[in-house]
Amino acid sequence: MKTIDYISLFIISSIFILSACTTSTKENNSNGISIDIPSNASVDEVTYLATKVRPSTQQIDYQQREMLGFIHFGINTFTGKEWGTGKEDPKIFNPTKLDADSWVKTFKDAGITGVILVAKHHDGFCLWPSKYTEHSIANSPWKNGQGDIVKDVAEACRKYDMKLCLYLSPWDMHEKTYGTNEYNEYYIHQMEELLTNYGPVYLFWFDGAGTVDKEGIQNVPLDWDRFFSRAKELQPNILLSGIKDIRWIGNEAGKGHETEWCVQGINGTHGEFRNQSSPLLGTIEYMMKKEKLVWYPSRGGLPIRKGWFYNPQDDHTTKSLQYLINSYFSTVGQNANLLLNLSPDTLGRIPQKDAQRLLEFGNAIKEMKKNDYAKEAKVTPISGWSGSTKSNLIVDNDPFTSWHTEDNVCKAEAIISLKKASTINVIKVQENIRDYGQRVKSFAIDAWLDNQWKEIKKSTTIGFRKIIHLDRPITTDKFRIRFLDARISISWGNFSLYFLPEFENQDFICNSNYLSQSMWKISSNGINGDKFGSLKDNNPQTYWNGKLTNCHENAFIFETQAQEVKGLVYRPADSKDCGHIEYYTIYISNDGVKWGDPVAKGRFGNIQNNPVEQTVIFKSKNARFIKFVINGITSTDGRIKISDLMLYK
Ligand code: FUL
Repeated sequence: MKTIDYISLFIISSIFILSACTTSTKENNSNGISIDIPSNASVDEVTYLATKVRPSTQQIDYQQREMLGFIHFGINTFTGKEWGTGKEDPKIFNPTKLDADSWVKTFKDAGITGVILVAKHHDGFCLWPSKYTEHSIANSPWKNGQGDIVKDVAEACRKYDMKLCLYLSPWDMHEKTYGTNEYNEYYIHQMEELLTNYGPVYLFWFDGAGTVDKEGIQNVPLDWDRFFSRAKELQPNILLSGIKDIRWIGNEAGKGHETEWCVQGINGTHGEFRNQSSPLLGTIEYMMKKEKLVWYPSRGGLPIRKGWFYNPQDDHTTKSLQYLINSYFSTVGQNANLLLNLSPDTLGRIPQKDAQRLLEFGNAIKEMKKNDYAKEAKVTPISGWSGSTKSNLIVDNDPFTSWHTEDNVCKAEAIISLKKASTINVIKVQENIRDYGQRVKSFAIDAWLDNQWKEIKKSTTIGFRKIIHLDRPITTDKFRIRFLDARISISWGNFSLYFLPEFENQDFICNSNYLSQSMWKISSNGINGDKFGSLKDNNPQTYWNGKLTNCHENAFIFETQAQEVKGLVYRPADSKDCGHIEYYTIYISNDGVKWGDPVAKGRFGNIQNNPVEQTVIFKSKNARFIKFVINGITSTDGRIKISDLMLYK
């Protein structure tokens, strides 16, 4: 008996010591591992704990998918707005040729494995006949109010074996309880409808827009914890995108970050909507100030046109193949996911050019992946590694079979010898995040060229995936990888090599008809700032900086000799980190003194997150003066940065 006791005591304590001291044990927990940060934890302790965080099974599945499709379609499609008002009449919604099957199939054909449908955007209009509101397709002429787009998309997803994902905007401009506690009931009821009537939902999208103020502080009593737990009760495997399982990458231009940590620090039970583009995110320094370490990978959305919703004015803005490919490497290639959006038109059909572009892009990526030139390579350890260093653990395109180093060994090298010299321009490196979390802080890749090692790329984090697209192809039969620094130790899961042909770079050519600069002058009222040269020059690379002086009217005044002006073009600075014009009113006048009623008034919806060119159409015949009054901006300090202002003829 005694002997057995001693033996079991030895085994138990060995297991304890092993799991406390080594990071190379496999963790298997489908919910992932999150860790509370003890108060006063040191830098070393937080670093160590960060290596213990693991993704859930669903998060791994999501990261493996690389991309998801997005569909923005709703009342905004019929008004040409990015953000509605909640006051639209459901009667304007009548997409007579709607074909949800072809929406889903387009993504499928492009190699994308799931679709996020915006079931309700910020205007509150529901694409399914919700029992809880009148503001839905049930009150539209489409199919005499008998239609259900969520159902149609869910059926198409089943047919094409695609993951169904649903976006239910927490911000609801129509619902009168929005802004009160009562709204939580309303939101939960709608969520219940979506999560019980349409089969399995892979991901649920909680958007942050409208729920936070300019400082990023939540300004409405939304009960996030209740939303999250109810969603998981109804569908235990669901991924919650927003501030829970997946976070925003910080822009809507399909741009990722070279340093991208999946391990993040949060306070309380969830992350936050702001600061998602801070370079500090995921650093130990940043996490030291937080309460908990969680696995929290990012996603970068990208509308294939200028905005998320269809607008005939944007028909010329379909992104070039090169733009989409660059976004792929910038997001998917930098440890994030890419969410590509298609915008069906007022008939309910995806514009042909957009569908075509998506397919071209999808095919380019599919073709690229067909041939992994590292597949049968021999991988030789040079320094740092311990345990098994079989080649096939690295070149099997499976990141969950891996090499690793002992704790406190944060440098390691290996040589990858190909069977024969190959021409490549894409290199994929992966860590084994499932079993070791994310650790690598920097690494370099050398190629054997002209009888010597030449460094072809040095970079920072890897995480689930780093895909490097070289500026030009190289031909060689030998590569060397040098892991330069890591948190505690290194895991290396995969190395692949591909070739991607070059594509013609024809980024969208703006066919807008601008009035030549010599035909107009500009002045301002209540706005201080730079000289107007860079504001007038129709050059997106130059910026004008200014500040509103808070007087009773802040406005730009155009004086023109043109007989007719059809509109105004406002090109905001291409940055999320500066102020943009959000609310405006436009007046015209013959003498610059009497202005009369506005000829246009509105909001540049979503300008903070997607600062793209805005056009306001109005009628102005023989008016010499046009006044563009700024009624509200996105910054709190009155500063604005503008790329260009132009008149449209
Ligand atoms: C944002 C929204 O405000 C946009 O309209 C769009 O839906 C985008 C995907 O998310 O927060």
